[in-house]
Amino acid sequence: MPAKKTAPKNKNTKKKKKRALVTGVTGQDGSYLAEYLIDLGYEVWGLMRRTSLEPMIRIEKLVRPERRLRIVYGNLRDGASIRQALEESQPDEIYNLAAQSDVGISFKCPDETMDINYHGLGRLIHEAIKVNPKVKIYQASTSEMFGRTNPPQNENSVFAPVSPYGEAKLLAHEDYVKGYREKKGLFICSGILFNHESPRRGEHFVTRKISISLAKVKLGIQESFALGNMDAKRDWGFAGDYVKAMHKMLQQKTPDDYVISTGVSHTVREFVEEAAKVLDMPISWSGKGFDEVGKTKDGKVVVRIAKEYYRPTEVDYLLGDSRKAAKKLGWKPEVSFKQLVRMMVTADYERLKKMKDAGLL
Ligand code: NAP
Ligand code: G4F
Repeated sequence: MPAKKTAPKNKNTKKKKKRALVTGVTGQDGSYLAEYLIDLGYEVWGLMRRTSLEPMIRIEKLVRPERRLRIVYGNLRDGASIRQALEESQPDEIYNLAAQSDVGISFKCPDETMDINYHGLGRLIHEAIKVNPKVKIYQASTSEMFGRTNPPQNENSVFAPVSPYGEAKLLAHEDYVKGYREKKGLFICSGILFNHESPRRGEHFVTRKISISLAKVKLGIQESFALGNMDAKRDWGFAGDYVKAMHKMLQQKTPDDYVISTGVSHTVREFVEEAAKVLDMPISWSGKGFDEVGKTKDGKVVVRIAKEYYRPTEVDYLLGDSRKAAKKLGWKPEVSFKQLVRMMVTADYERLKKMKDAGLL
């Protein structure tokens, strides 16, 4: 076979790095995505809102500093700040991950949730297309938009949100993602992501709360902890896998929406059981309703139920069908439920043990 001819390389023409702006870079997904894009050769800009904490303190724990993340300040509640951030970063791709992302808190702060999660996307788009009309945008949509729709949920399922968080995300999806794609021809995609977790997960989300609390119980730092609805079912995947799907969506010829999930669902109770097994501290249940408790083999109560952690309305059962993403993006999850639980529990146990050994706890 004749040797393949390759075009001569011109040493003087250096390919321009693609620029990405990641909003929500201090969050779980933002940190994994920024690392992933930097490894792919992108120039990555992270949008951060101003707080009294030094920026490097908020970023260093998440993104290895040698990976050269560039920081711009901006708040999704403030159009002028977004404009300045966009003018400075000049992105080819924008990943909008910033949000008030706590469903429980959204019942307490519905206006703030709507302002960030819905109007925030509007502000971002309006400023972005002034700076680069051809910009590609990823919007962090959510399985919470399905609400009580029967599982398995996919791109054709009915949206029926039951929380202010879900409602705000659905409005953003319908008005700005679908609406602007159809009416203005914008390249904008919704990733309808099911729950995804990691050792970087916010400490108030149930998986991380469980991994931290059980590690503390095992180390003798805490006696017990309380949870809300343990019958809720979630399709939990690993955040590190899910950010790869976000990038893939923006590399397609045409913009579209994709469900990203594992296709396996577990109850909160099962998460507790699996996490306790990792710590070699199996848990058995007794009692019903608010009187249910989880005990260790020696009869010590370590899990209780507290009304305060129940929500006014609940999404009972999420189970995703991401066959479209598998077919069109070639995406599939790599970390299983058991591997995810082990990863989270081990990370928290080791971190807390070090602190305890150093006399800090
Ligand atoms: P997260 O850890 O809670 O991160 C949220 C980020 O948004 C933080 O960096 C936060 O910054 C930033 N933020 C909040 N309000 C802001 C504002 N007004 N202006 C600018 N930045 C603001 O969330 P995550 O788990 O990484 O999720 C990322 C995105 O995916 C969110 O939009 C979430 O709703 C969506 N999502 C998540 C999941 C999941 O299971 N993780 C599933 C589906 C969809 P501070 O550090 O300043 O607070
Ligand atoms: O960990 P959660 O707070 O996650 P939730 O509500 O499913 O929301 C997460 O996933 C969404 C995707 O579906 C994202 F869009 C959203 O941003 C966020 O990342 O709660 C999971 C389940 C719920 O049913 C909740 O009622 O756990 C139940 N739960 C029981 N006890 C608890 C607790 N949740 C929390 N946070 N704390 C508890 O003590």
